[in-house]
Amino acid sequence: MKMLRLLSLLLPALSALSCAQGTPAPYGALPTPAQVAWQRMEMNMFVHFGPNTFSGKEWGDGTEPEDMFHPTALDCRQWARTARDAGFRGIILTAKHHDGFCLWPNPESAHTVAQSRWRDGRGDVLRELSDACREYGLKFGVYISPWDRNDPRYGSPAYNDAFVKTLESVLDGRYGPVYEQWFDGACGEGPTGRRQVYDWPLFNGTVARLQPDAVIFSDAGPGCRWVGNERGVAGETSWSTLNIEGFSAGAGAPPIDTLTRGNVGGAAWVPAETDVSIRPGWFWRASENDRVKSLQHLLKIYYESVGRNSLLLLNVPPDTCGRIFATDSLRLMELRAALDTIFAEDLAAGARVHATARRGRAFRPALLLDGDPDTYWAAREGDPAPEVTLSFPSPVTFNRIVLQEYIPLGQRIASFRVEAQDEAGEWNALASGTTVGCKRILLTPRTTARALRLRIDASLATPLLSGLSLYDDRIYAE
Ligand code: FUL
Repeated sequence: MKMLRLLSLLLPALSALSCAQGTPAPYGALPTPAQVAWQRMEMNMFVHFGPNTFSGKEWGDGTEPEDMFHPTALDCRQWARTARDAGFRGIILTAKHHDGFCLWPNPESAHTVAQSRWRDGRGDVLRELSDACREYGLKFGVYISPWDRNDPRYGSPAYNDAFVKTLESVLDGRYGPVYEQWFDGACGEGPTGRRQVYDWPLFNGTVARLQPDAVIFSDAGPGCRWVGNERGVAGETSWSTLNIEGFSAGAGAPPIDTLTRGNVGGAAWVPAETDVSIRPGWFWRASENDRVKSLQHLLKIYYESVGRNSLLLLNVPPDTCGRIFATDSLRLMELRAALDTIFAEDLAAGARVHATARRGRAFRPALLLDGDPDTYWAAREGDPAPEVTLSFPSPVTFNRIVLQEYIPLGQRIASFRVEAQDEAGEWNALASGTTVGCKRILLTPRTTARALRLRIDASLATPLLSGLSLYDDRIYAE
């Protein structure tokens, strides 16, 4: 009798250990394949360029003569080469900023490069940049401001239709695929003193119709969201899910702290994009040539954006020649070299991996270490506190822990802890956090460990992790 009771207790546990469970079901809001590809780009370059580059203003008022735009040696290939060498995967250009000036010959506007003397009115920055992006293997994106301080139709329904034609003249394929459409929510007065009531469904629908794979940025998505500040800081808690129903870009946006953190279990997949400039301003000006952010500052931004489940969009504004200024480009090369050094060697490689309960070979814990974001360790369904332990053949010394969730099936982890076993065999708490998402980088004190244990204390659904790696950063000093 006793034996039978023991068996009945043990059997479910034994079968839980040995039986394979199937592929985990998706949970909650899911990214589209384009959003997954977008987030895996990690770092892209923002380029603010236009009449403001020449006037020294941050916001032109729309009265600037077209001839104000006169780059003396425009070289979009230099931008693309710099971006590629810095490790960016794409470039987003301010095709039209709030002053209304179009960097391409927009037939819908009388305030464009075609009305300027630059290249005898035959220049087209979008053409040159999209070609250069293709040449250097980068994706091409555009910022097109709905706020227009030049267009006399601004402030009337006719403007919305004109804006759609403007979008069409960029997105209809003449410049190739556009990976991201950046919509600024700003809605100030136009030349007649009126404000526009933007038709967001019409604008978003136009982008979706012409470039179905473009991720649409705005304060409220739908493709990705503003992170809520321009300092380069994503939330320590950073959900890619957001409730956007009833919200719109600009004044109708969700509250700032919601933009920063997202909504746990939010209804739509709208990950945070962290936009920040390498200089104090968005546009180049000579007076800021000695205020380019330091390497340490850029590393901090990297850890607090890419390392917090966000994409980093770093603005690097070209100068009046039409080239990226030497200080900025050297700083980018320092950043690349630093990141390459920091992340050169994954110290977790070669560890033995053990999880509390297995789910079957296809989801075995060793997949955490294979460097492939599309294979993952899945905990067992119903395991209340899944745990994975890495045992190292010999002690390793590290101060960065990189965790990656398998996001195509939804963002899940809500609370976790990491402990390290020291050389004397003692387990010590090392780090803890809330969300993980596509990539979470934990900065810890430099630690030497025989083993490392990750415990997932709370998760919206069975956790799925595609990566766990360790690095020793000897460059960034917190
Ligand atoms: C803001 C704009 O008003 C700034 O000029 C800049 O373009 C920034 C990226 O977005 O809303």
